[in-house]
Amino acid sequence: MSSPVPAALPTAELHLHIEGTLEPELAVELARRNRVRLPHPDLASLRRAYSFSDLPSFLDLYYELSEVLQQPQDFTDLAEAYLTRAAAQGVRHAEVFVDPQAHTSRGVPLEVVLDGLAEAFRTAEERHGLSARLIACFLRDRDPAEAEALVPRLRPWHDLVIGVGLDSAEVGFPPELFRRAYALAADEGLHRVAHAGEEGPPGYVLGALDALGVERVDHGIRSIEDPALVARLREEQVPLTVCPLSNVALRAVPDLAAHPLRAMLDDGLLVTVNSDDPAYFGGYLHDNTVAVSRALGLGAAERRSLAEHSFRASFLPEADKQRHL
Ligand code: ES4
Ligand code: ZN
Repeated sequence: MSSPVPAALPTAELHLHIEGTLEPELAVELARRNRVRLPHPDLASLRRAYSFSDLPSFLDLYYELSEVLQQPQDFTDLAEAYLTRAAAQGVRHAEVFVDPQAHTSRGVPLEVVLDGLAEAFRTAEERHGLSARLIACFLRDRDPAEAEALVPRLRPWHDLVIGVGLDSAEVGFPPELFRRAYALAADEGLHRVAHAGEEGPPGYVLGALDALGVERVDHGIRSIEDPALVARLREEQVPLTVCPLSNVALRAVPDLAAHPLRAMLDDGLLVTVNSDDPAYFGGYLHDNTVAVSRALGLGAAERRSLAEHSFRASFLPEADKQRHL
C-alpha cells in the first residue's frame, strides 16, 4: 500500500524562474498567437525535447521557448498561470526570478516584461491569497557590463523588483565577474542572491558570499563538499534554496535518494525546497516536497521545518514573516 500524500503546508517559494513555468501547451498557444515558429512542430515532439543531460542542454530549450513571449499580455498570462498553480500547492509568498536580458537581447523592451508581470502580481493577493515580488537575474554567461547597465534601469519598478540574482550557465562564469553589478544593486537598496554551487564548485558559493555580498544562495548543494563552508553557512544561517527535481533532471545528483537535502537539514543549514523551472522538471513546489520527502524519508516534523525556513529565508518584512510562522 502506498502512503498517503501529505497536505501542502503554507510555504514561501524563493527559487522559481518565471520563464521556467512556461508549460508546453502555453508555449504552443503563444507561438501561434505571435506567429513565432517553434523548432518542434507539435505538442508531442515538443514534450519529447524535455529531456536534459546537464544545465546547458536545458538552457538551450529554455531560451528557445522564451521567444514566444513577445507582448505584455504574454507575460501576464504566464505569471497568472504560475500564481494559480503555486497557490494550489500551498505557496503564500513568492520571490520570483525573471531574466530581463533573455528578452531585451532579442528586442523585447524591459517595460513589456516588467509591466506584463506586474499586471498579474498586483492582483495575486486578492485572487490567489499570495504576495509576489520579482528578483531580476543577471545572465552570467553574458558581458558583466550589461548587468551593470541593467541595475539603474530597474528603478521605476522598485515596488515590484526587490532584488537581483545571477543565473544561466554557471561553470566558467565565477561570481567575481559581477562584483561591480552587485555593488551597484546594493547602493540601490536591492536584495542580493545568486545561483552558486549547482554545477559549479564550492568556491563559487564562497565567491557569491564574499565578492557579491549575497544574503541567500540559490542551490548551493555542492557546498557540502567543503566542511569549512558548511560550518560558515550554519553559523551565519545563510539560506540555501534547494530544488530537488531540478537537480535530478539536470543530473546534478543521480537520483532523489542521493539528494543531499537531508544531510543539509541534519547539518543545521537553513535550507528550503523550491521548484526552479517546474514546467521543465516535473513539478511545482509541493510536488518537489512530496517527491523528496518520499525518497529521503522526511516526516511531518521535517516538512514543517522546511516550510518555516522558507518564511525565515524570505525578504518579507519581519512582521509579515511572523504572521506566516
Ligand atoms: C536555471 Cl536550474 C537553473 N540554473 C541556472 N540558471 C537557470 N535559469 C533558469 N533555470
Ligand atoms: Zn534556478
